[in-house]
Amino acid sequence: STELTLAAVDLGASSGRVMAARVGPERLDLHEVHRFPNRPVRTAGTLHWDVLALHAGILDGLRAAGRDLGRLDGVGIDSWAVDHGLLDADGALLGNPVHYRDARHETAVPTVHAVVPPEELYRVNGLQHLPFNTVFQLAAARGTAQFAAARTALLVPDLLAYWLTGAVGAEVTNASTTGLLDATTREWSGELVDRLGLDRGLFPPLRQPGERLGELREDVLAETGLTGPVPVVAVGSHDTASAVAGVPAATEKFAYVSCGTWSLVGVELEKPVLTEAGRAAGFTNELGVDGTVRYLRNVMGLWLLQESQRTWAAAGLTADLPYLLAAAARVPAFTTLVDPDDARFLPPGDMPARIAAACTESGQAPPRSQAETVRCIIDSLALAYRRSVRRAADLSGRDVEVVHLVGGGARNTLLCQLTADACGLPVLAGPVEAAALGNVLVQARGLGVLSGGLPELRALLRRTQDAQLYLPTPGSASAWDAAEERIRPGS
Ligand code: ADP
Ligand code: LRH
Repeated sequence: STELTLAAVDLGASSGRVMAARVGPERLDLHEVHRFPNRPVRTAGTLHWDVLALHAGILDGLRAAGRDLGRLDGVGIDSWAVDHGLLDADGALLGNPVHYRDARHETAVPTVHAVVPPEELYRVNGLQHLPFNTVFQLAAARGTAQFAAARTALLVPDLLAYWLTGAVGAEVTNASTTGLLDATTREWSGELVDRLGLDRGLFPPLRQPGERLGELREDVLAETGLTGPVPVVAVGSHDTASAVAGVPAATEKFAYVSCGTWSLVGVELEKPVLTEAGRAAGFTNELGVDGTVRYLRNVMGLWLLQESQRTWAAAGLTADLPYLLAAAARVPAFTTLVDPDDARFLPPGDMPARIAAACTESGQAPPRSQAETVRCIIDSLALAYRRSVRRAADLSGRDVEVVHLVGGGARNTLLCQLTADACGLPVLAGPVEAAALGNVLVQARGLGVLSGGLPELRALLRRTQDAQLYLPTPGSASAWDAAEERIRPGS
């Protein structure tokens, strides 16, 4: 047949969703069949992911997809990066995966850097230093009884695919976020693994996006009411890799902002850039679909807004997003600015209070209302996007003529317009579900109904998905130049 019915499981830090798609050479229809909250749980002082709830959400979603569409020809899974579960010798999960926002990971940073200094680590793995990169998480776990019993480490989408199929492997785009993959050879760095005193056997063989990794197990078919065989296809299992594949770019000269809980801001390259200047500027070389490199920076993202909303709701204040954004749009621009990447914003907590403290410390009067706090967040994010887009272009030599903003943030019209103004470039906003679209495109090609490379897949996106154009407001440039002078990140 020339069309397939596919399910994309896309797990973000704030919610998980199962999307169903009909895909063929001239068709790409995607709709949501199930969405469920992804709520971290703190037990005995450690922040965890509720991975069984995620598995249950996936089963509910597959059941709903089967009911809606009658059958499934393929399933692909992507999720946030770096976090993992440990399996014992029987293949049983040892404890719940620890959340990347848990404070324990960073305690191991000095331990790792004492063995492999940061400059050297970057020359091998090309990763932006984030205190929760898997390499630090594993170092923090070493010495525990749980770690001693571990025989296999599986990143979250690989763990969930294992539960669906029984097949063990490490999809390469997400493996590139561990810090243990060699950015040049694109293989596990056995040398790094040895030097850090880890067991090479923990890391399963790599698999590439598009490979068929297994089939839904009999018990999964029974629970979901699906008729087998249903292949599970490896996709860009790092959600950001799928989202970048899902950018409807018409040229190479684009930057992207994958805008959800995090904002991942950068360009797509053929080869990594492993320079010291790039390391100092916080740029990462993560792997993308089809051997591409995602040269990007993690900007703290809409997390700042999500946590502010959570804080306000707990205090009985309004947390309604359309209301807050409309109020923020009426606040004068640049009333206050913060560096969104300030490490104080990483852990869960009272974000409005932290923003106020950051303003006070930098000599600014803190926001006086919810609207001013939201405006501070949006202005500060747009400024961080500008800085990251320009730095990515400078450091990589890639020309940028347009910024594609995808993910839930594409619904935020204020943020989209301010991003166009800040960058001085046209912004094309959407699709909101770029990650799920990238996921199904790679599945469809792997299963043989689409062909070509990323340009052909993106052409199908342009023919079938809407994007909203935002042009820079004439005369806005000098105000952003001045704003940039006010905030010095990285202090
Ligand atoms: P993740 O995949 O990290 O869970 P999403 O891509 O789903 O994140 O994006 C979630 C974010 O999208 C929310 O935190 C919110 O700020 C933004 N968003 C969602 N819907 C809207 C909306 N209607 N208006 C403005 N912003 C929205
Ligand atoms: C976005 C994301 C990002 C990672 C972070 C942990 O969901 O995958 O690319 O850095 O989560």
